[in-house]
Amino acid sequence: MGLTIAQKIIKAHLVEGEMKVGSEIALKIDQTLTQDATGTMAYLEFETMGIPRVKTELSVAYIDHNTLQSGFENADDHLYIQSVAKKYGLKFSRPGNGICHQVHLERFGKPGKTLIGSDSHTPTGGGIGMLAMGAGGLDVAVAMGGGAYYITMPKMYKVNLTGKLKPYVTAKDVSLKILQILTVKGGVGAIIDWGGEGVKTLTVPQRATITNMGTELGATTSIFPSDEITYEFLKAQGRGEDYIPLSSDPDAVYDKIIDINLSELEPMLACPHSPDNIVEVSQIAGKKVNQVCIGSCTNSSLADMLRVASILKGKTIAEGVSLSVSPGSKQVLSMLANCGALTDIIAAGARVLECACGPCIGMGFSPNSEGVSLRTFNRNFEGRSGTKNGQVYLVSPELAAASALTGVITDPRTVGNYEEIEMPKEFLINDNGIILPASEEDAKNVEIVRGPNIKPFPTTKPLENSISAKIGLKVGDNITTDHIMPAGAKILPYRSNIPYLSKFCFAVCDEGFSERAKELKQSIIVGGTNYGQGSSREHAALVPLYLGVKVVIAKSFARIHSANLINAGIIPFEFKNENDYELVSQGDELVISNIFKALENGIATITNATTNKTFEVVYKFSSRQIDILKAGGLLAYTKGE
Ligand code: MIC
Ligand code: SF4
Repeated sequence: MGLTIAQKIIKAHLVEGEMKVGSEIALKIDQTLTQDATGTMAYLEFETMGIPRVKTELSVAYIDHNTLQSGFENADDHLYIQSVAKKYGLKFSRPGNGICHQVHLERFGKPGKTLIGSDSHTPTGGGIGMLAMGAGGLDVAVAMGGGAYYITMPKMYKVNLTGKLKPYVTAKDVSLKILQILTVKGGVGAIIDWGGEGVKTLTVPQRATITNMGTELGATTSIFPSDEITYEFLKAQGRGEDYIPLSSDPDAVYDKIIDINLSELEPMLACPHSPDNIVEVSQIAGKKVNQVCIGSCTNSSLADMLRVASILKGKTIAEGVSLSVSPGSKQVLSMLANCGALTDIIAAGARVLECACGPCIGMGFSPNSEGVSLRTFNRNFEGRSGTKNGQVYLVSPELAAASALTGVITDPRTVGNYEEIEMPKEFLINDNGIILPASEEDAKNVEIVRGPNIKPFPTTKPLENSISAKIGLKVGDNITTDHIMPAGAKILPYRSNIPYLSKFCFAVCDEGFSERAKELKQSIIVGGTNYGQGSSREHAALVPLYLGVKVVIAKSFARIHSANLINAGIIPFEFKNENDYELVSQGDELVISNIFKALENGIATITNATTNKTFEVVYKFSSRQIDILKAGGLLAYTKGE
């Protein structure tokens, strides 16, 4: 039986387990990346492991999220990460060098390698044929120390592409199409393998847009073949030697096959507040727009920016619109400047922001009250923009630029002649935004810089065999990590200060939760389907842990979040019968006895002491996960090993 690309890479990196769908496997990790908002915590965790030097082929620490320095906190964290990188053997991408996924694709990604990153959009690397996955910071720390990365062996889905995109229809529209087909939970437990003749019509940055947004499907990762187009990209980045060809075998077996004819796609938008709330532009054209934001790890490549510049050239943005443009990297920005396209963007009235995540994570540029904001980003969760009632639509750079000119949602095909944008034969290479680590000898003298913002971790205790606790919060379906632990300019600077962060836990859903949880001392959260979708932030587990949450019972979980809960020592359980969700209310007292046995059997009977009803919950824990939970989390488990 033939193998898919992902299965081939898994096979070559398998250190434990069997490649049987649903069973736990351990993978050797070649590369890691972190960004600053999750990195500080990941490096604090790495430090507690007492390993003198990272053991991966390459580890890079990026600064791209917390770049708004309205106080000492972010600047202190940057210095902390920079000093850790110097001492422990990591490359450090300084602020201004670009968004982690864009820079990694340009300068470091290699087909056939494994990469994990403490950011859920790490699958961007799948655009170049890497097996690239988002993970919690602690899992990244373990991988840096040479430990394996554990995942559940995924199913394989194939998207079979035919045809060719029409002018002004883009890779973003392909992402929105697959979200329309599969929804935000349709990729859970699967790897999406993009194949078919249509693949040959897509450049590496286009492929990377698609694998980037595969995260919004809940997929473990997404991957494209590594072919002559990959080679051309790597060669243009001066890295032709990193190329290896990779493709799925013709007789590879898939659990699902989806056909998309690129020629039939139309420009699309994801409406508030979910990336799978899709409409075609014709259904919504003419709606007034207040703000347009172009950039993010999804759509900030040179080609995206050149296309935007060509639409804006010689024109002026509409009076009622505020337009931001954040190029993805220093390479993109420099090349835009050199060819004059940057001048076209500035001349049209754009506010050019630094090469960073910026508005995507609410770091500035929040929309006005109830403002309609068109964004080329990947997430439009409620409140994420920093304006609770902001109306965020996800769109392609072309649709964004066209709408910025008219002030209403506009079909980009109405802007006029389409100019082909050629991929450059050579990118501008200047890696001086990457600071190299100290030699092993010099590393001994490097002092770690620790500002006052860094507070100790919440402590964990070994698991007890029975839990009796009240339901502190009951929420519905598709709860995101942005609900559990919001981000944004006001909160993100405190990512290494769990007690401070805890004040904002679930504030989008229920402002009283944090105080209530503290009063309860220990509590249980109940959720619906796809609980914890979105970000990889382990803070969405560490903060509930700090607040005394012992168990989360949901209809189903998103992959990275359930791993983060286990790493934090919080038990994820799923309702055996989804309707039992109705049997529990906020405030009910639940009793779970014989937990150790329940973990081993993968099933527990819970008594609702308030209503005197019982119901069953399930979860397939591996023996490693059971030991982690019993120890009180992965750090305690690793120390006790
Ligand atoms: C996001 O896009 O939500 C983030 C911010 O990049 C997160 C990471 C974080 O919360 O720091 C992600 O996607 O994992
Ligand atoms: Fe940054 Fe936004 Fe990408 Fe997250 S999704 S890495 S915040 S640009």
